[in-house]
Amino acid sequence: MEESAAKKKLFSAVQPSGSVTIGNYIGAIRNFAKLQDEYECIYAVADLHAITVRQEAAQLRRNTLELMALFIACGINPEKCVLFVQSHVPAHCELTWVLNTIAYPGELSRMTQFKDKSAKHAENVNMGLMDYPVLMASDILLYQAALVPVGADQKQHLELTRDLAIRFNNRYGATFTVPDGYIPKDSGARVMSLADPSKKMSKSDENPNGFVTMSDDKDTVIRKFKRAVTDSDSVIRYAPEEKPGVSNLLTIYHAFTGKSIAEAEKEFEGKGYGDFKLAVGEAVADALAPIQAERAKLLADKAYLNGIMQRGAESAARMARRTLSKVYRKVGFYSGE
Ligand code: AQP
Repeated sequence: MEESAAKKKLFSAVQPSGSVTIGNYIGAIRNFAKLQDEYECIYAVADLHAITVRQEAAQLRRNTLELMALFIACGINPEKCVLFVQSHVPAHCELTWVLNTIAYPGELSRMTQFKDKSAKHAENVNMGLMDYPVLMASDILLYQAALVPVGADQKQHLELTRDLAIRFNNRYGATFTVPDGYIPKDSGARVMSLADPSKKMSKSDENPNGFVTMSDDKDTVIRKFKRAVTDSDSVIRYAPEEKPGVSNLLTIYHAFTGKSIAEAEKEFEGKGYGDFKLAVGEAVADALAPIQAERAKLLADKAYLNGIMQRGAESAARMARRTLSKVYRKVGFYSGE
């Protein structure tokens, strides 16, 4: 793929740490395709990040392939974008080592995700979990990305990426582009769990009723929405503080139908929660069906997906090497020249 000089670069990644949820889709993936004409886009399956929490090896491999297929099924064009698997490009780990030397344990241990995941996986609080944001900074900075489309939960990590870029640039001279986040402005930036609307929807939630995955069939989707936690009131109104469950369902309905929240409130005026939940479930299942069909078609052609990953890794490695060489030079690594 030709690199365009005019277009700004954009990077984002998703972990193959489970079945991708509609939260990952609404907060991040659906924006990936939208941005591919305007930016030079680089998208990764973040398997190095995924192992910060224990994964079953065969499942991780399967999730990686499925996520690559999902990216394409969601409209990402591999002819326009660089699509690759993070572990196929060693520069991510190499830059992480260098950035580790300017990152402080204090700032890493303060990250909300580290605290949450340490509490959730108390038996496996490992260095990788703490270093996760430095690896994420390396992912972004290697490609000199100007923009990073992510959900609101990644805002703190993005801020740290910016801090590390600025810190490095100040110490060693201009090296990295300082990136900006592209976080959905509406409530789609943080889709909440269907089982507990005070918690964000997560693919690794131990309660499968909390999330809807991009591969759930229609019956499962509808069953999960029917069970969604709401409130004892019966008014369908958007009020995240007062009515987090109903508001979350309205957000999801808006994301999958394109109808505004006000239109949705009007549509369900005077209707009961049962009808409302069924309508949301149907809208989601109908929107997922063509994506699932396309994904299945792609998964039947593993050679095609392997080819995309290989080409993607080659392009990514080329770009990453350019930045890494610059970093190595700046910090004083001897190269024989
Ligand atoms: N609930 C959410 N609402 C909106 N956006 C979300 N994202 C994640 N959850 C929501 C966004 O999805 C992208 C990919 O996320 P990730 O796989 O890199 O890691 P994550 O943020 O930790 O997502 P999960 O689903 O919660 O994974 P696990 O359970 O493995 O930790 C990111 O842009 C994220 O903001």
